[in-house]
Amino acid sequence: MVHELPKLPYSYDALEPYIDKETMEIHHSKHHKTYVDKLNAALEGHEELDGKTSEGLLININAISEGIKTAVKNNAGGHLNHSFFWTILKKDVEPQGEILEAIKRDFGDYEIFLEEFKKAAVTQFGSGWTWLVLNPAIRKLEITQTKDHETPLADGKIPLLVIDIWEHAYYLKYQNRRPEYVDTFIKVINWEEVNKIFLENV
Ligand code: MN3
Repeated sequence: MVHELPKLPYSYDALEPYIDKETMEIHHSKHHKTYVDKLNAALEGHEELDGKTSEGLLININAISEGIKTAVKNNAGGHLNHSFFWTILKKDVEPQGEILEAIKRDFGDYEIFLEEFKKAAVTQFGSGWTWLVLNPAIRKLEITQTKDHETPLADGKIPLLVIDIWEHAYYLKYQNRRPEYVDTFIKVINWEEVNKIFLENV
């Protein structure tokens, strides 16, 4: 199986002025593509891993031979996280539906959730991702961080929403101003899609 770069479900300028066209184009066509290419290169000659999705590879990462384990972890993770990230972006969608009710239930209030989510994203050290996940064991929403390209799926948590806080996600437009990027990111969350993912998994 050859892993493929998914097409974006919108144009590179669809999130302007919040996330600029150039950042989106480089992020998708260069950064994400490189993860896909490196994943395919790492898997070459490993027919036993044919047909495994990036999610399948990551959930059973310890079953993968030491020679390619790190490359698979980093690049399948980069591929999986970016593929998810693109789907939850759309500008000017209001928080809505059952996910909004669940946020109010588990965080007390939407504004409290927002502050906690932004704080987690702004204060996270180094490269990584800040997530809103469903913890199915206790049927509750949680904010969590993963470093590099690790996925909450490895801990049995279900991703609902994520912000990419690698500098490549915002540096062209926001440079070192990560808090400004995080503030603006709130305006490009596709709450309709997040609600759909929540309903499929709750
Ligand atoms: Mn990225």
